[in-house]
Amino acid sequence: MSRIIVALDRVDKPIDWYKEFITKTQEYVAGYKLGLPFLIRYGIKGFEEISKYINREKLWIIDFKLADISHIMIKTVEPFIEMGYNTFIAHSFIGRQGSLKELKEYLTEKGSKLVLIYTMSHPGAIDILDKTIPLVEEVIANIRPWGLVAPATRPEMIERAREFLHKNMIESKILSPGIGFQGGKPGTAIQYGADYEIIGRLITYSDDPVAEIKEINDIHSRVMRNEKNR
Ligand code: BMP
Repeated sequence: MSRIIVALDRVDKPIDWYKEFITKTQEYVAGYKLGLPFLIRYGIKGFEEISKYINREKLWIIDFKLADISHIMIKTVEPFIEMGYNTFIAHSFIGRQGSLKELKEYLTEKGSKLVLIYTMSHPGAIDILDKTIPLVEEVIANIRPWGLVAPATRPEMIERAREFLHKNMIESKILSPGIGFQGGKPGTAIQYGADYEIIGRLITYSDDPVAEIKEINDIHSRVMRNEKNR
């Protein structure tokens, strides 16, 4: 089982590049993440084109980092659910009532997954997001999302998220960005307790993405073996 989620953020290629990329890589990854750069460059038609490749066993993540009232968030995710995308990322700081509570209920009813931000990978996350963690944890304990985003650039935050989940008997997965171009080494997030590493440019700008993915899968297998032998 692969633990790689590829962030598809390239906007300098025609849509056919994406189709070829997904065809070549899909058997070696856990899923893909598409966000605002893709929307702005290829429009809803681009998402429709990519949706032809969707298979239910993989994570097909829409990452608009939603932060709004429930009505707007539900209207935003609806067309993507109809296309087959199955996982959606939202911020935690917007709170429950009138917002995440209804979004979670809606996604659950549709058989889709909610992923909430624990804290982020950029240095500025220290200024505000890290300081909100106790409050964010309250929201997470209540919403019980399918997954959390925690940064590979500051793996101690992954440990903190893992400990919090364990203590509260919450089964959320941890998805960790920040590998490669942002400084994290492949395998680090898994070692610190993440379930998946979200990796963009290290893979999408590689001359041989399949080889890069296979190499990272090998690193992940080694890390998992070492964890088991501890
Ligand atoms: P890259 O591996 O090229 O740095 O891309 C990272 C991806 O993860 C981007 O799609 C970005 O939006 C996302 N991401 C992040 O980098 N840090 C976060 O804290 C949360 C994210 O979703």
